[in-house]
Formats: sequence, C-alpha cells, structure tokens
Amino acid sequence: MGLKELSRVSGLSACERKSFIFLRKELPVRLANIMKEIHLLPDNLLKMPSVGIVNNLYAASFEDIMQFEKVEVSETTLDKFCQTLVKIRNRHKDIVQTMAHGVLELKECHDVDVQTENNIQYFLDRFLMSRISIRMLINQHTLLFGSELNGHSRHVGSIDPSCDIISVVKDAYEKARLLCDQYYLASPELLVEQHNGKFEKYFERCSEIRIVYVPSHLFHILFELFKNSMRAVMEHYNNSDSDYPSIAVIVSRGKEDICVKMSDRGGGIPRSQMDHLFKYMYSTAPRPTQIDAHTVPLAGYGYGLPVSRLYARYFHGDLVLQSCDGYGTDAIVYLKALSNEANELLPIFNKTSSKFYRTAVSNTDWSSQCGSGMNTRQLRMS
Ligand code: W6P
Repeated sequence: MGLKELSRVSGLSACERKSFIFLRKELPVRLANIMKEIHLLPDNLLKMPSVGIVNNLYAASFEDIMQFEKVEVSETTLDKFCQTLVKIRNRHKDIVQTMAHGVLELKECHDVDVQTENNIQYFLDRFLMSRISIRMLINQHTLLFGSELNGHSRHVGSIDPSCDIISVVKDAYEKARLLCDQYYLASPELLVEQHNGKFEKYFERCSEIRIVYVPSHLFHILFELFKNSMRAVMEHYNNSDSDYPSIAVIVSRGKEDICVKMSDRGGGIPRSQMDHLFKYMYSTAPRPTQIDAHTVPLAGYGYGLPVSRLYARYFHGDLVLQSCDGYGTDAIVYLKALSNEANELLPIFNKTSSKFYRTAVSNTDWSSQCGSGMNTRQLRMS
C-alpha cells in the first residue's frame, strides 16, 4: 500500500469496517509469510531458544487474528478487534531484542560461516521490514478507530500529510544532544540549511520542505544518525577541546527526491569498515564492559543503522553513508518527494526467496595477487 492509501483506506472517509475487513485478511498473510521464512533459517539458529520464542509469538498472534476470520461485523467485533491489535502490538514489543539475542546465542555456540552470515543478514532485513509494515498497519487502525483518537492534529493515524522535515531534524538533534551532553558533558552544534528547489525564490514563507510522511519513522532514522555523528565527533576530539566541529545538515527538495544530508567531522571511517555498519552479525558483538553502570554509550552495538535504513526503504527511500577516512562522514537519507511513489516495500515469500537460503556464496572471480590466482589459471590452461 502507498502512503496515500494508508491514510485513505483506513482514513477519514473510509470506515472502520473496511479497515477491519482488509486487516483480518492482510495481517495473517504477513504473519504467515514471515513464519514460513523463519523455518528456512540455518538449523543452528532455528534451534536457539530465542528463535523458538519468536516463532511461538507469531503463531499466537496468527491465531488471535484468525478468530475474526468469519465473524459478522458488529460494533462489538470491531471493538474486540482493536483490543486484539493492541494485544498483538504489545506481545511483539521486544521481539527485535529477542531475535538479536538468538543471533548472539548462535555466535557463542557455533562458528558462523559466510554463508550462514549472509542468510541471517537476508532474513533479518526481511523479518524486520515485515515487522515495520505490520506495526504500521496496526498503528493506523488503532490510532484511527481505537480510543487513542486525537481529533485536533492534522495527522491521519501516524501519517502527517504535511510533515515538516526540518522540524523533525531539529527535534531529533535536541533529543540526541541530551544523551550526548549526559555522556560527554558537551555536544557539537547543529547547522541546518535547506534548498527547496524552484519554490525557494518565489514564496519565502511557504518554502518549508513538507511531505506526506510518518514523522516517527523519520525521527527514528535521524536520531540514530545524530547519535552516531555526535559520538564520532566527541571521540575524535576526546581531549579537552571545547570547540567541537558542528554537525551540518542540508535538506533539499528535487523533482524526485527529498535528501537529508548529515555531515560530521568525526574523523571518518575506513572504507573497509563501511559495509560492516549495516551488518547485524557485526553489530551483535557483545558490548564492551561499561565503566559506569549509569551512563549508556551514545550509539553503536545495536541494530540502529540497519533498521534505520529499513525505515527509509519502507517507503522507497534509502540511507547511504560515505566517509573520508581521517576527516568525517556524510549520511544521506533519501525520501520520495511525491507521495504516490511512496508505496510500501514488502518482502514476499516465494521460490526466489527460499532459493536464497539454499544458494551457496559463490567464489570470487577477481584476484588481487598473481600468486595463487595465476597458478590456478595456468593449471586450468595446461
Ligand atoms: C561516523 C560513523 C557514522 C555512522 C553513521 C552516521 C554517522 C557516522 N559518523 O564517524
């Protein structure tokens, strides 16, 4: 579904009944798809207790929704349905941690080969994306038709039809800054600039960059990026410098994309480390022991970055990082400028997806040395 439909189908003009009819079919499909996929996980991981727990929670939620399969639609049914959705949302609240724990358990008991690591990466991207989509549907229904109703705001459920990007940037910065100040007793300043394409010249007062979007998703992404940038800056200048280089954010609107570029001067990351930032297996390394139990590190060792990228991709955006080692890092969040292009990106379970888990990682056909590479070629040619 698209952002437009998500706000319309279960929106003001449509009714609770329509949304109910849609969800009682759609939710079991999405739950079942991901349960099928859980069973394709490497055997070692499937055997981990945490994965069993996750599977049981999905099964329970599937059954809860199936209770509504053939019931007649009445006021009572609709009320019960809302309550069931809230129950399901709570039940799955900590599932990301549980899954991450399962991956840690696996790492502790077994050597994880490249093939297994690839499978887990592929699975978690799809599992977590499916979870984002299911929560989006549940939130829309319960916000619009449940008791959480807020009639005053312009929001349609969790969607803001006129989401002001710069306000979300400033909000995420302030929240990250609180954590940064707590941990490092200082924080970098924020510089924001906007480039609103052709609109800028004509209407100074209407030139805010606004789009149809889910502000909580954008907040999640930017908060994560700010935490990473702030940590990099603070650690890079870990002497008693009081002048930390600011974090610079540029928000731009083109015909197709909205871009939010966040640049820090935190010393950058080597190119060889770049891909690891989005790897679940890499980020589930046990935390280094904390010196002070009351302060938490600002960022890192979580699923923060890969999940943020999924939030961006969910409505056909993206998140990319680029770094100059020794200088600093740029993170760019891409969003679709037009809401009719912002449709849900969903994992589907089919032959291609199941094949992925069985296909071995192929050997590379590039070589960096003439040693062994040449030898095999010579051997084959002779
Ligand atoms: C860094 C590492 C990083 C990750 C994500 C976003 C910003 C930054 N800056 O040094």
